[in-house]
Amino acid sequence: MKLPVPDEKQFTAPAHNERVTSKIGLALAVTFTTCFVTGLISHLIQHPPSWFFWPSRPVGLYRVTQGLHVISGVASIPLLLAKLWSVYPKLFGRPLVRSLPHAVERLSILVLSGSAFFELTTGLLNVAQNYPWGFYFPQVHYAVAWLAIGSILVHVAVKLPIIRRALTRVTAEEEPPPAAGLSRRGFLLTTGLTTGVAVVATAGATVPFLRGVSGLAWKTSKGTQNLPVNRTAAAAGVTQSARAASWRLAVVTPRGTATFSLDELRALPQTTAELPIACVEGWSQSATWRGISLPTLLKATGAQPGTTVRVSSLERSGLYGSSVLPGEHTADELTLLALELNGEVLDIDHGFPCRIIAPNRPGVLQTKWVTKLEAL
Ligand SMILES: Nc1nc2c(c(=O)[nH]1)N[C@H]1C(S)=C(S)[C@@H](COP(=O)(O)O)O[C@H]1N2
Ligand SMILES: [Mo]
Repeated sequence: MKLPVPDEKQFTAPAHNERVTSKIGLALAVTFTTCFVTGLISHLIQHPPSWFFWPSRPVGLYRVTQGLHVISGVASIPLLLAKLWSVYPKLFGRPLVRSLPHAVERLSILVLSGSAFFELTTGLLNVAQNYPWGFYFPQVHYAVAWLAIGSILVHVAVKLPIIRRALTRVTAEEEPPPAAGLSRRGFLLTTGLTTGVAVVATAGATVPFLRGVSGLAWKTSKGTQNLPVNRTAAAAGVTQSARAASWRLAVVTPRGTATFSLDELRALPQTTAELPIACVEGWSQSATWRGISLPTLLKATGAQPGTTVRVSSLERSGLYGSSVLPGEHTADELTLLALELNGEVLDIDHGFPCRIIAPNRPGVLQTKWVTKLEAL
């Protein structure tokens, strides 16, 4: 038996139209570019090449760029689906390959759809599940992002004449004969609404006044001391070592190693700062922190504010047991070795006895249960 293969011309829904495709494509170009640029920034902060510079102010800048990363990624999902819907009859266009450029173009669309789909689903799962892939996720997500943005550029370049034609043409002459199903305007409106709902459902994780209506913003409602907890002390295996009477902070400088008990740290001059935790997953929340500023601590041990400092946690097993504070941050009075959170002694899940909280940094670098600082 031979199954009939449909022909491209048999798909008559009004949304299969280059004007619809181009409009959604334009929106997708904006959300995807925003997502790519903000993702690149986040990657560079976490893996800084020597030429890269990220300031310590404004304190909430990363909160904004990473919030945008997640929001624009979420917005891209319904837009991508709508765009694929509007063009899928082309899959049935015949002949399959008309020319070499046509073959290259079809191949680039395959790479584009695959990589875009991969980025959006892995990103969404990461937002929802909190690092199910360990190291694997950020690296692959980063690599495939280049594939996606590259194939988008090729795609836009190839389609530019069509995009221009579709977006500049006056509509009157080509109003279609009434066909069954959603009108073009109806399709665009539905796409816009779905995108809006998806954005509102996630944005509450980082935009305070949307918190109440955001289904996906559950993270911000859990945790002690009015702040979400990313990884608990129990999960990190530090419940005993963090509470041990023998706990000391070691500060290693070219002059030697200075050690501090918790009481000795409390006796140093304290600084209070209002700073957000801005997780790479997109949630963020501000809190009031109190502790010793890095410049104060470095001067107390004979080191220079502005030197690079490696931070080590009591946590040995996890991926986030250490971080590096660049000079820009160790010279900033708002970079704290925090002992208190929202007016109380730091809860063990937030890093007791002490943790790093620095302005304008990804949450993943705000190391908890600190035991050693090394001037590099
Ligand atoms: N030692 C250690 N520090 C850590 C982490 C961790 O897993 N281990 N998680 C980081 C991440 S991803 C975030 S978002 C913040 C969250 O801090 P909180 O749990 O106090 O809100 O802690 C950071 N510090
Ligand atoms: Mo995080």
